[in-house]
Amino acid sequence: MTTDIVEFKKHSPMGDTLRMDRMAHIWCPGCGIGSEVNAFAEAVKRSGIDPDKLAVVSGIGCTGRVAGYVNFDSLHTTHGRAIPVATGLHLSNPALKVVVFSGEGDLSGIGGNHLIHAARRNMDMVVICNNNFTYGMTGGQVTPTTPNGAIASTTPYGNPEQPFSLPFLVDAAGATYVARWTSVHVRNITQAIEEALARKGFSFIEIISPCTTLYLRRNRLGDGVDMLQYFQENTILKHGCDTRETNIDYQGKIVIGKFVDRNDKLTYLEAVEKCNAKVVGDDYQLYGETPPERDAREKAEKEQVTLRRAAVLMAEEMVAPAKKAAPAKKAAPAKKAAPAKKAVSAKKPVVKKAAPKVVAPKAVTKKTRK
Ligand SMILES: Cc1ncc(C[n+]2csc(CCOP(=O)(O)OP(=O)(O)O)c2C)c(N)n1
Ligand code: SF4
Ligand SMILES: [Mg+2]
Repeated sequence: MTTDIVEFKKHSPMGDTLRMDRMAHIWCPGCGIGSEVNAFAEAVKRSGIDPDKLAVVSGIGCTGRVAGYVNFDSLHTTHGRAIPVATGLHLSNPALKVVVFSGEGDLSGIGGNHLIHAARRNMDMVVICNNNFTYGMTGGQVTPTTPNGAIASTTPYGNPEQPFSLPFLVDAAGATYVARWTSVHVRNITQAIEEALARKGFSFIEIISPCTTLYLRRNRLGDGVDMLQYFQENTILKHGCDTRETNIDYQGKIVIGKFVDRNDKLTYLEAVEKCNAKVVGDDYQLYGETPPERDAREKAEKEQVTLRRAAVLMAEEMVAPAKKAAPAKKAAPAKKAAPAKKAVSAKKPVVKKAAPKVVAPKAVTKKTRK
């Protein structure tokens, strides 16, 4: 068994993007962070970005552990300080693509000030925020996004506060790309991260994924499977939606989609360059390059990324027919393996029995919109 695991880790298809030597990870069964990390790894692969030019920064928390599992240069920083560290990385080496991957408590609670100013400055970075409605790692306290009325360890009679809508917050602060998905929307997350990696400026992707262990259990909302089912039935796709309409009520509908994608604003470094070039004139150099030199280098880098991306997509297409053929071959053993499948489905009624918890008496009352 141990040898099997060692062999699996050695030959895992995720070995290029995830640190298989660090597996098994710490996340609970049913927690959405694992799917999000997988989607992120897939997006990086498909984006064509040179992994050596990518840096991942996390704060502290369950989501903050992401930095330790990715096979890229990464920094696990202090609580609430992922964005300033990422800003420093970006400013010291603008050729790096900097991604912040952290929890909503980290980014909008203790780190909230950094979040709004990075958005205001249109700082060139991608921020992926796992919003699990709680401080997961420290035992399930209320956070700035816990829905009103929800129970947390610090709000045993229900949260009396009104939460932030993070898309609205960062949009109002000046972010130029804002999207929200849930952990069931893995393909959309991958696509959103790919888009964000390909653009300049401050990109913010919120992923709703309530903490199964502390938020769902404490609010009697079932388990991870119930959560996915809830997302399928209660999300409303609204691309371009006014972010003022993206509030999340307790057990209410969740608006998802790409809300903001604009390129009418200079990034922080472009603004600095423009301002200084006006004073210094044509000789002005930022990071040892004149603006035309910088443009030429960026154009060449973009071409390389496009080529690498095309190669990845072509390789995927070549694998696809083989994969399509595979199920035909596997069809026979699958039938033989039917008892095993039954064993799994035999568990389903247990899960379904838990489903009514989603509409537990407290949950359904006036706050549940149908
Ligand atoms: C300065 C500081 N304050 C508080 C903590 C304790 N702490 C560690 S993780 C955490 C909560 C993290 O919550 P969130 O960012 O939402 O991440 P999650 O665990 O939910 O993924 C807190 C309060 C800390 N490590 N450092
Ligand atoms: S405590 Fe919550 S957020 Fe943390 S790993 Fe477990 S389910 Fe995920
Ligand atoms: Mg959290």
